Amino acid sequence: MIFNGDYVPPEVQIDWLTGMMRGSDVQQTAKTLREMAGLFHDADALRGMDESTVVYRVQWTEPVSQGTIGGLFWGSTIIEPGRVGDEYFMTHGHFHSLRDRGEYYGTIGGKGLLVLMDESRATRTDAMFPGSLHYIASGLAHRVVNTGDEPLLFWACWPSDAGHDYASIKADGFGARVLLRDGKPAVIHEQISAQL
Ligand code: M6P
Ligand code: ZN
Repeated sequence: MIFNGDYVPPEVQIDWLTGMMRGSDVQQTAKTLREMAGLFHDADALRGMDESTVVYRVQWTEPVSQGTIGGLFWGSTIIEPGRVGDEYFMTHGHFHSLRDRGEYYGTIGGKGLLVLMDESRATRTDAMFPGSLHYIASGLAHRVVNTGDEPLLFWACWPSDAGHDYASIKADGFGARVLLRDGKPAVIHEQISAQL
């Protein structure tokens, strides 16, 4: 029986174009430069900035509890335009704790790059622009970089049992950074140290 009366999903409204969500179940967070220290490569540039600067905001709804098998979460992310030194503002980025869980991102406004990395650190990027839809296959870490001069807004849908694994990103970052080079964004891949 599908409708057994035990479960009533919370009511949530979304504004597609602004990314705003309303409803008793909506959660939100704002990530500042202070919380992102260590993720940007130019520590000196970071020290010269206001650490209360908001880099990105996330709103989301969890209609079932985290870890529930078969459920879905839904949310928006807005990344401000800006840079730390030559490195564009970005999300933290994460693997899913359960590696075999995928995700969808869909872009509404702004422009940027979706950085994808597998467990071997092989990294590639996809262009994000209004209307771009991104199926993030299971096993890939994902980070979004705002390379434009206006906020970058995208919606996301991910499994309720995916979880966020930030530890390896904190320790090793991604295999590529998106930096300002010659007046435009460039994807700079890390040097692979020679194997002995
Ligand atoms: C998307 C989803 C969320 C994620 C958010 C910010 O909305 O993937 O699960 O939390 O982006 O990304 P991060 O957690 O890597 O900072
Ligand atoms: Zn994810």
